[in-house]
Amino acid sequence: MPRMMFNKLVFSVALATGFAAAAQTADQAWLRYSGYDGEIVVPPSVRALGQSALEQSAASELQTGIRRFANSGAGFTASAQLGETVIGTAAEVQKAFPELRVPASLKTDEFWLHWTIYHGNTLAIVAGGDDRGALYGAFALLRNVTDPSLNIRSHPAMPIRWVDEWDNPDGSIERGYGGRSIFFEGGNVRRDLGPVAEYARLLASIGINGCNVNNVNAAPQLIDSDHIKQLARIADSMRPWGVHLAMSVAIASPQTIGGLSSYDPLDPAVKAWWAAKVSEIYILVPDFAGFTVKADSEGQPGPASYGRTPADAANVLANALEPHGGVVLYRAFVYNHHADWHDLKADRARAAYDIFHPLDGKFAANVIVQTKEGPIDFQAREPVSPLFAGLEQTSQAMELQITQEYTGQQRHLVYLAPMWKQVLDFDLRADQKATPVKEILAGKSFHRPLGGMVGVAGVGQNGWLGSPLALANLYAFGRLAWSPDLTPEQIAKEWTRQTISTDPQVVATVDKMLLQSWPAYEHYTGPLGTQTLTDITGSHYGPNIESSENNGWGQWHRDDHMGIGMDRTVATGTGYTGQYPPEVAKIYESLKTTPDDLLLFFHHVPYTYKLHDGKTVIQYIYDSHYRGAAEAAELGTEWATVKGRINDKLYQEVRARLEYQVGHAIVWRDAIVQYFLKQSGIPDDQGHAGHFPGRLEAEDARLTGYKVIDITPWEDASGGKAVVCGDLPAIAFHPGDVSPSAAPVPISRIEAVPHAPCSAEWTYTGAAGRFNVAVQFFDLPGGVAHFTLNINGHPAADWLADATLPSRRPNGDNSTRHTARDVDLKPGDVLSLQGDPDKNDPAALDYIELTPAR
Ligand code: GCV
Repeated sequence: MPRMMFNKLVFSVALATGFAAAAQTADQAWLRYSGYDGEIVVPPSVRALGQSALEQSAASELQTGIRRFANSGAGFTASAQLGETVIGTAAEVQKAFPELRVPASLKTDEFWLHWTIYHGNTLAIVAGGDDRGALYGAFALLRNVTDPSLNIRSHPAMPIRWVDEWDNPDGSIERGYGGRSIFFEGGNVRRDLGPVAEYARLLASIGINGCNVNNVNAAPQLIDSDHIKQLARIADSMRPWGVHLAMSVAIASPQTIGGLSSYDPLDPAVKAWWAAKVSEIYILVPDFAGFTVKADSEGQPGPASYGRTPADAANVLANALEPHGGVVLYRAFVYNHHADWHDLKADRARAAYDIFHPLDGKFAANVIVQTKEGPIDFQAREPVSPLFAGLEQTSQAMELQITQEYTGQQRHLVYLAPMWKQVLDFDLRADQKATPVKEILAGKSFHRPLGGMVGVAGVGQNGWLGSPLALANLYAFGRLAWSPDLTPEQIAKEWTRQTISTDPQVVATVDKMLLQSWPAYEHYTGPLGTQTLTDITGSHYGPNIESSENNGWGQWHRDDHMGIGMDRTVATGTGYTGQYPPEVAKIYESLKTTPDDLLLFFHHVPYTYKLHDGKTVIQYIYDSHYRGAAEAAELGTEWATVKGRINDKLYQEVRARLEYQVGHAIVWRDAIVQYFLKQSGIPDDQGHAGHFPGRLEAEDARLTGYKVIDITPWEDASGGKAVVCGDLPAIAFHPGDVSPSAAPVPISRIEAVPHAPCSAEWTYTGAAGRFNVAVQFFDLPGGVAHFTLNINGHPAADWLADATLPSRRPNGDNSTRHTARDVDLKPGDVLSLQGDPDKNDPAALDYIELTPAR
């Protein structure tokens, strides 16, 4: 098939594949060591005082980093050239330099960076409370190579700083958007663990000390004797960087792989089985960090099968791990996913507190209850989980999602640090005292020995997270776990300078974009605390408002013709607000004091309800989605200003991604706005909703071969309809039938339907002028359709529908656009769009839209 290639092809391939690189290294993230501004004060002569692997890693990292800075043109100060950089534990440094006053009280993982003249020689000292502290210090020094007054002492705010990977033994990654697993393939640990060592290096640079490598929906066989040996290789690869292996385990393992008749945690045989299994692990992995447990959740077996509690289950594992120094991260993500939608008192948000609060004080000392930041599931905005204030005698960790499951799946730029920061700073007012979440996690508020943060990362072989700018989230997670007092602005700046450029204009632009991105996403997906109005039973990506309702998953927002929102008050609703300490409960209980951005999470209100500024809820919904889409467009405009100032490959890749995002934000905007216009029947006083100047619908065109279909959900297409060339592929399930965790049907199982090209034709009737012609089409997987836009029979643009987008059916997951710019049109001109289907991609088309070219 002849295919004309416009530059779009390059970009859409980039969108599908991300960074292509020969060997996967940490340098492809932020450890590039090429940006500097000023002279380097760190002496290039580097010496480790001790022999430990961590100190050797620290020394080699410093040597590599300093050499790279020098190779990229950085100069050294005269004293740096003559001096020495010395790395060691505080004790080693003190012994080597007896007259130096090294702080004696450095704790585990803490470091001290100090620049001094010692006996006439320049010394840059990196001293650690232990060798891992020294390693962290080396990375900190590399972030500060031009700081002439170096004197930094820093320790992590919390002991548990882990990433969780939801990798499956077959190499797939649940909710991963960065390619295949770096850990597993074909049921086993991968032979090449080079990327794992590089990942550990990346993690060490931001102070992460644990990595749980397998899905919390745990494959039991991963702890059989054969796999433990394999997993020991992963631990070996990460150890030189101070990152300890952790694993998710299935509570039913004693039965499924142990051959026992039960997995009842109180059964002595089950206890003995876990104790033996843990001992077996520690023989091969002596620094094993511990287990993460998902039980009685989304179909995972758990202690409830035997009438036992999460504490019963957690303690059995904890007792087995305790002699070896391991911990249990028991997830509070336990809820009934068959809740009764008709029951106005039912509320998934209540579940974690209802189940875990009564167990406070019953967990063993090495159990940490791991709670997602909000009570539902990583939505674009949720209130802070009340459970953080409800466990005063239990160590706690907060689980955040670095992988952007509900926040644009790395195709959308969404910098999450501002969201996380709001959560960390949120003062729950437990016992009428200041108890910000960050202090609870640090163990300060309730005097707990353990605690921390766990980030679900989902890194893969494709540029780690599949998208260059998404790496800012991984970076931010580590930095906040180390120091929750950092601001999102500071972190963005650090990351941009290391990753993209130190050019002040670039730094200012990229940081501005990062900081704008989460509010923009919230504005065009689900404002006022409605949660992300996405397809919650399927992809978790595009818009699908009703998918939240009428089912047991409990992500309800309860919209009808009159109003919207979940009444979670004590007075008239589910009583969820009563789970917060009284001062916070009082704020959320009242409509007047609930902040607008969480209004619909806590209250059911009529569409005409007035927000604090007097605007009605329905008008806010319309305005917010238009505003969000415009903000997405601004991201693209801002990025254009860094062209020529940064690496061009990076520039082009991000440009293509942002162009996609701008189009998908319009899909979101139109879906939500047309849905609520119909649902409420209330017109938009700004005149946007329901009015699309310049839009020509495919279903209104003169069609050859194309046939009109209804799109499901209807709001995902303009006017609810689209045209397809040939038949839609048969699919093996209805999206509403699958659980959020279900794997998609493999494309190979879907039958292809060949068809000749089709066309849609419109006659232009407006005034003569120059236009941009946006073609809104559905890019389905399992085929690469080809589109050609002709004006009066002459090709004006052509492109391939070759991006990788979710869903087998045309809907908001895969609705996307191609814009042909600067097209001259006069009355009577014929615009024709030819769609050439390919296998399972029927070249489906929604509309074209003409906007005057500037
Ligand atoms: C690993 C959500 C996700 C699931 C995930 C689950 C969890 O439901 O969609 O993929 O399962 O959360 O956190 O356990």
